[in-house]
Amino acid sequence: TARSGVRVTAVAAPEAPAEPRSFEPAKDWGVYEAEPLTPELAKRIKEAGIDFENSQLKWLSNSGRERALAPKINKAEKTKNEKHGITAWEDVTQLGELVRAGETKWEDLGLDDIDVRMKWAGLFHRRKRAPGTFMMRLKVPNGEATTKQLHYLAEATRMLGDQGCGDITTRANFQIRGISLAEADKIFHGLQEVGLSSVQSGMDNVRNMTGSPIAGIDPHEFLDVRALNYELNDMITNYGKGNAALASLPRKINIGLSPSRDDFPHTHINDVGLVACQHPETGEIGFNVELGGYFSTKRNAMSINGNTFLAQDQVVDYCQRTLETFRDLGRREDRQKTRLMWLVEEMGVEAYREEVGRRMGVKLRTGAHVEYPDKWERRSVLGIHPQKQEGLFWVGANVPAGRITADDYQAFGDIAEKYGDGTIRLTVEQDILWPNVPEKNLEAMQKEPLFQKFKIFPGNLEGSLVSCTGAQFCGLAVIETKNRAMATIKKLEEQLDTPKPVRIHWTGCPNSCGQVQVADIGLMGGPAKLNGKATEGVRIFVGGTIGQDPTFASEFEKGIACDESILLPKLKSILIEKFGAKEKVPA
Ligand code: SRM
Ligand code: SF4
Repeated sequence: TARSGVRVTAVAAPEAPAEPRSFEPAKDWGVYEAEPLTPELAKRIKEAGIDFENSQLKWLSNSGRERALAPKINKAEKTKNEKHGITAWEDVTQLGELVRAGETKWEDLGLDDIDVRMKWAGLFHRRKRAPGTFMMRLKVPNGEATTKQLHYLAEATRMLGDQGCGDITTRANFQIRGISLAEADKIFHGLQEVGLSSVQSGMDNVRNMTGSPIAGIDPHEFLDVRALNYELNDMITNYGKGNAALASLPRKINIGLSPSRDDFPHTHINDVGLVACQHPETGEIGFNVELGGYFSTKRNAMSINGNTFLAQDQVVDYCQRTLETFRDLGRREDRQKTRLMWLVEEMGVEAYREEVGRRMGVKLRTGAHVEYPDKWERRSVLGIHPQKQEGLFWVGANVPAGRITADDYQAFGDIAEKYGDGTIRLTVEQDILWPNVPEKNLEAMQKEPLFQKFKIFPGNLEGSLVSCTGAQFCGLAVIETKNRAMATIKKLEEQLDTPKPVRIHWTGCPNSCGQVQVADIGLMGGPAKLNGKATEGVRIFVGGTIGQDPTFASEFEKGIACDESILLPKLKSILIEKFGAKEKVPA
């Protein structure tokens, strides 16, 4: 298969580094100086009437500029050529002051400014569902946050009143909802004060760095990937202040680091998936690169073997040069053909590796893709588990569909402080866990009222539920997802006994933010009819597998109405026939 390679035997995990994390900058990434314009390009830019200083063109290399000036560039490229989204980093502060002084309001802003460019500051205008309000998407590398950060998120969300709530996302990240321009700057800067940030989290930027929710505490990991994820995030965002050099990519890009055989971050659906392995010849612990995984409305691609071995100290440089390669060489025409896979396919895996290696000034090694002789079941991190550190445990709880309130943020932080080490971890299944809980604290911790809402030992269906945002807030949604997903799972749990966890994922449209292709049962918003009339419906996918040797779910049925009388019996029959569920016998 595309992901096959050499076969080596499993190895014992080495000890994780003793120092877990630091918010202090480890390295200065400096100010990026873009390549000087050639006279020919300068002439073309002038003739096109582009204001170079404010355009993305200022930040691109000359080859990138060539591509951004191609005759058939897409609309987003035109917008970025006209004025770059990086101005949003400064605009947001100015706007807050003007709005509070009554000198402007959101309706006065140009459509591209408010709906597109603001995304560089992590602000997503919810024009269709909640006009005038924004969702703010953060960066939470490796899904790790501290009590101080959680308490700040509680305070910020409370400030937003009834409109304020939050999400844990499918990239182990936080989003804040219900922000208006009068508060956006305060939260933007408030986040930075607690070591968080929202820059470069939307549009053509790198998404949240994912790793393992049990990094550093996992008895089975090859290495602790947290330090690498922080360094990568610092490189990408220039310590959360914004990095213009890497904010002019042709499209979004997802990077995930998997330190164990569980593949917690789903590297197979990341544009760049770094899979920890032991080099078959040297025995060194590093990463094999998998390239090009992604979902979209037009194409869903599983990553292919990038046949590149990275030593741990090459990871950040490799990712920086890969982003520069994508920025400089990626095409900017049809937006459906601009994800990294298209560039890798155009260049070929070998040439792509050589190009990135050339930019790093090294010859990159090959031949490290691992196929293990034995099977490895991806572990659930919910519940209570002993860590590799004796006497310490992690406690994982299920957050239904990832939806949270200000009080939840507060309780997450309080519990971390009272029973753990003052930190939490998020998962790509939109759940939460507390690491480093001493055994003596376990009993009292479980009695906390939060765990009545967010169960430590959830049912086999509710514990694996994932859902994208859906029509409540997302303008692209075909159907409502989160609330419907929660209501449906409750009924299924009440009516069925399911012998083991079944991962049901909901996604409101074919963009598949809720990743239906990786699910046991995936429900994707689509058209349907009920009594001859158009109604909200789903396409049903079945049979995705994750972890080692993943496979995508395939379409099972489509045009199924979401109406409970149709969908519930349909899901029950799939669960009974394919997953061994049984009707509960009434007591
Ligand atoms: Fe997504 C666009 C929400 C993970 C593929 N995604 C959107 C937007 C921004 C559309 C919009 O403007 O409304 C959604 C915002 C809705 C809102 O109000 O929250 C949105 N995506 C989400 C989140 C919040 C879903 C969730 O409930 O958890 C996830 C945020 C992750 C994060 O923290 O950054 C989210 N999106 C994903 C994933 C899953 C993943 O990364 O594993 C995917 C599929 C993987 C991939 O990207 O290849 C995904 N989102 C998309 C796409 C399709 C990309 C493409 O190449 O075509 C879009 C549309 C686009 O970019 O044009 C999109
Ligand atoms: Fe919105 Fe579609 Fe993504 Fe759901 S899958 S959040 S509906 S873009």
